[in-house]
Formats: sequence, structure tokens, C-alpha cells
Amino acid sequence: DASDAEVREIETAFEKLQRSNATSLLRKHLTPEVLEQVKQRRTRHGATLMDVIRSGVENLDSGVGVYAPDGDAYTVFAPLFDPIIEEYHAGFGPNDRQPPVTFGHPKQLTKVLGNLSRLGKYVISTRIRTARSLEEYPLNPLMTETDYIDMEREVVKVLQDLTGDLAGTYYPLDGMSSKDKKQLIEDHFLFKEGDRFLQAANASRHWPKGRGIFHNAAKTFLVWVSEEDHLRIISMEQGGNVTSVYARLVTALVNLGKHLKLRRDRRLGSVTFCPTNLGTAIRASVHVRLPRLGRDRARLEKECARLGLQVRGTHGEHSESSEGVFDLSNKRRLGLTEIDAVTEMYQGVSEIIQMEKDAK
Ligand code: ADP
Ligand code: CIR
Repeated sequence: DASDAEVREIETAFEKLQRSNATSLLRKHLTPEVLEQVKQRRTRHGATLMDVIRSGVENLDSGVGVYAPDGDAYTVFAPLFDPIIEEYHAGFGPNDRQPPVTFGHPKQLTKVLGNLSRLGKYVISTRIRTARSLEEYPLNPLMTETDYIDMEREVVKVLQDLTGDLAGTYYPLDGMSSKDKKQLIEDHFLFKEGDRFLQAANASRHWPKGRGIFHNAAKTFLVWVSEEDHLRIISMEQGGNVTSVYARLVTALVNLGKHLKLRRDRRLGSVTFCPTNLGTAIRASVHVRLPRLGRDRARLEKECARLGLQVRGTHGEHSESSEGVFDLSNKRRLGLTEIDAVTEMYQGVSEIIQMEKDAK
């Protein structure tokens, strides 16, 4: 069980949340009843409720506010995670299960209506990313420096064997010049550094040890190592060819799955650090110009929510939109297949573009 001092810290955190005007899912679903149920619990690896909620307590502007310090936490702290998961992933309930991995046929996505560029010059670029965790390593907060270094070595060995379109080079963050880093971030290829949400969740220890980015020469296939998740696998290119972007991702995933032992939960699918990424872990997005609809972001968010889409700014999560360019993506990733997650983005974005065309 958690010690008396740990329980007191949790209770103090709870009171801080209660007094705040936070609108996070944490604030909403950590009710007094749930608190009583789980405040004394501890995972096999020693994590307490504090490790789950610390980020949302320190960052009262969080949208979600919780992370899983280890895979076990999703079960041990289910009374808190379950309602958060259910609300975020459009009704995925405690008895629901992630379907088996189903990539489907990438061509199917655009067979009937063609790719998103057919709608005119609205879509600037398309990106699909997913996340994977390796069986043998704990999630971020429990990773030792040696774990980070060993995992990087293991992953890089596999990445360096990729061939054809996927062949590329690994660039460790340790030793990368700040100029190169800045350029990669600005060009949307690399994760930003110093994310306060992740830092508060103890996900950035031993930084930049074991962290880095692999990419092919064209920067259409990229892998982030040990940022928020063990692996973020990304396919992206200019324009709106969703089929091409998705096909590249699928080829990579099939390949990596053959050489790495990936962690999968029977109920939750891919085990990720943030509950919003469970299941398929797929975020399929476009950068899209919406000069008209974009004038009223609140209304845009409402229309997008209706279509299962999430709105982000031009530089990703927690960023602003610049020059009427928005990042629209499928919001839910759990409780549907991979191809359906991408389809959700494709259909929603098509509708939004039609609305933009019709708007005065
Ligand atoms: P995630 O990797 O979880 O999707 P972010 O929202 O932080 O996280 O986005 C990561 C980076 O990817 C950011 O630089 C963002 O601008 C970029 N990005 C996302 N979607 C697209 C897209 N369709 N085209 C180009 N860049 C994109
Ligand atoms: C937050 O709660 O705002 C951060 N911890 C990030 C949550 C992930 N956001 C999302 O919608 N995928």
C-alpha cells in the first residue's frame, strides 16, 4: 500500500484540483468516491496514484491530466482511468475490447473518392503516426539510464536494417546541434523539447540519453525513440495522398513487428503512456488551410467534435494556429481498427473542407 505520507500528498493534490478551475478529464473524473477507492493502491512496480495524476495537478491547464507510470496502472487505477478512457474514446466502456490489428487495404481509403487533394488546395500535408512499447522495458517514469541506452541500441539495430523507401539514418539527440534540432522541430519532423506535461510525469529523466530520431532521406518515414512513448512511428508527406502515407506506415509496422517484441494488452491494444493513445495509437492528421472557418475557432472545434475530429495548432498539441492553418486529426484511437481510425479522419476532413468551400 501507499504510505501515510504518500496518501497525504495525494489528498493535498486532490484539494488543489478541487479548488482550481481546471477543466481536465482528471479533475472531472477524480471524484471523492474514486479517490477513496484508489488512494492507497500501488502497482507491482511501486507506482502510486500521485504518479498517475502529478502532471495534471502541476499543469492545471491539462486537457487530460493523467499518464500511466507503468502498464499495470491501467488496471490498478481503473476506477480513474476507465471513465477518462470512455469519455476520450467515444464511449469505449470497461467491457469493450480493442479489435485485433487490422490494417486493411490502404487503397480502399481513397478508392471511391480519391485522395484529399482532389478537394482543392486546402490540404498542405498529411501525417499518420502511431506508438508502440517494447515488452522488455517499463514505461518512461521507471526507465533507468541503462534502459534508455539499451533500448535505443536495440531499436536502432532494427531500424538500420530497413530497406527501400524506409531505409534511413538514426540521429541521436545527444550531441545534435541546437540549430539542427530547431530546424527539425520547425519543419514538423521532431518532437519539441521540454514538454512540461511530460516533465511533470517524470517522462524526461536522463534526457537526452537514449533519445533520437530516425528518418529516411525524404523525411517521409520517421521514428522517434523514447520521447513520450518507446516508439513513435510516423509517415508523412506534402499533399493529401492518404493512401500513400498510410501504405508506407503499414509496411513499416509489419516490418518492425517482425523484429521487435511489442507490448499489447488484450483489452487496450497498444500500451501507451497517455490513455488518449491506447488501442491503435493512430493519429492521422492533415495540415489544412481554413481561412473562413478558422476565423471562429470555437465553432470550428464544435463542428470537428461532431465529426470525431480534434483540432490542434500549426505546431501540434498545445500550439496556436498560424495563418489559418489547422491540424485536424481523428480523436479516438481505441475501440476501432487501424483502417477505420484513418477513415474517420479522411471522412471528417472531407466534410470540413466542403463546409469551408460553402462558408461565406
Ligand atoms: P503527435 O506526434 O502526438 O501527433 P504533436 O501534436 O506534438 O504530436 O505533433 C508533432 C509534430 O507533427 C508537430 O510539429 C506537428 O506540427 C506535426 N504535424 C502533425 N500533423 C501534421 C501534418 N499533417 N503535416 C505536417 N506536420 C504535422
Ligand atoms: C494534457 O492533458 O493536456 C496533456 N497531458 C496531453 C494529453 C494528450 N492529449 C491528447 O488529446 N491526445
